[in-house]
Amino acid sequence: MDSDSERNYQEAVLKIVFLGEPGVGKTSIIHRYLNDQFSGDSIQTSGVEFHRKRISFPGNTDVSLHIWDTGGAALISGMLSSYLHEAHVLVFVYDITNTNSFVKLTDWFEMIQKYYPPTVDGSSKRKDPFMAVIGNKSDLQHLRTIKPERAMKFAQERGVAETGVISAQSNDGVHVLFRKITATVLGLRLGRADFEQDIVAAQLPQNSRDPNPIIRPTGNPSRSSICAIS
Ligand SMILES: Nc1nc2c(ncn2[C@@H]2O[C@H](COP(=O)(O)OP(=O)(O)OP(=O)(O)O)[C@@H](O)[C@H]2O)c(=O)[nH]1
Ligand SMILES: [Mg+2]
Repeated sequence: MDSDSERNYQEAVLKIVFLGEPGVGKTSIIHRYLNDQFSGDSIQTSGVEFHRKRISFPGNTDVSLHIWDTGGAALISGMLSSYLHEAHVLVFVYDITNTNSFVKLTDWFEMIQKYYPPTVDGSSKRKDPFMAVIGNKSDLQHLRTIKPERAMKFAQERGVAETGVISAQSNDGVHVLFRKITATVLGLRLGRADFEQDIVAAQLPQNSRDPNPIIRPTGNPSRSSICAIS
């Protein structure tokens, strides 16, 4: 990289935190996205695991996704708030075949409310995270207990921007979910083809080049990493 391109190099950092009850498939979704693999094994996540994936954009801009995979026990362990610090995106996951995993999202949202209390006059410049409510295990459609309308209503009542159903097992909708969230939060315009490739071709609108807490000039960081905190 020459000195000019180094000077122009920008990296958008997006912290995405996965939340939801044990066994809904948070780790499996992330594993599918990062490694394009699915394992039927169930290994409970203890604490939180941290992953990083870079997506490149034309115009010398990369997006570094910092993906936090929290264990479902985080809610009762009281550790949740420490994982939410400076999160840009919260993805609430439920299992479409497990009614309790959906009902319990109410508790997860209550906890989140404590972390992001409503502002007194609504004029605060605080930027609350983008939220998504995602039903996993769409391959088990025949066992589905949560109807899409119910999930939609729940999301609308809580100001959630994105809802959907995916499957880590069959890879239904997983890559699109990450790309859609990234594009929406960063204000990127994506074409249909952009959802089908790993290197996303997108135009950054002019206003996304304004100072933005998500965009940080940086050197040339390593491509990927993982660490775990218990
Ligand atoms: N059929 C099916 N099973 C899935 C899918 N995603 C995950 N599973 C299974 O569900 C179980 C739990 O998956 P995990 O990814 O460990 O769930 P988790 O939400 O990370 O659980 P915690 O770490 O305990 O919070 C495993 O046996 C997975 O194989 C899916 O899309 N379809
Ligand atoms: Mg897990």
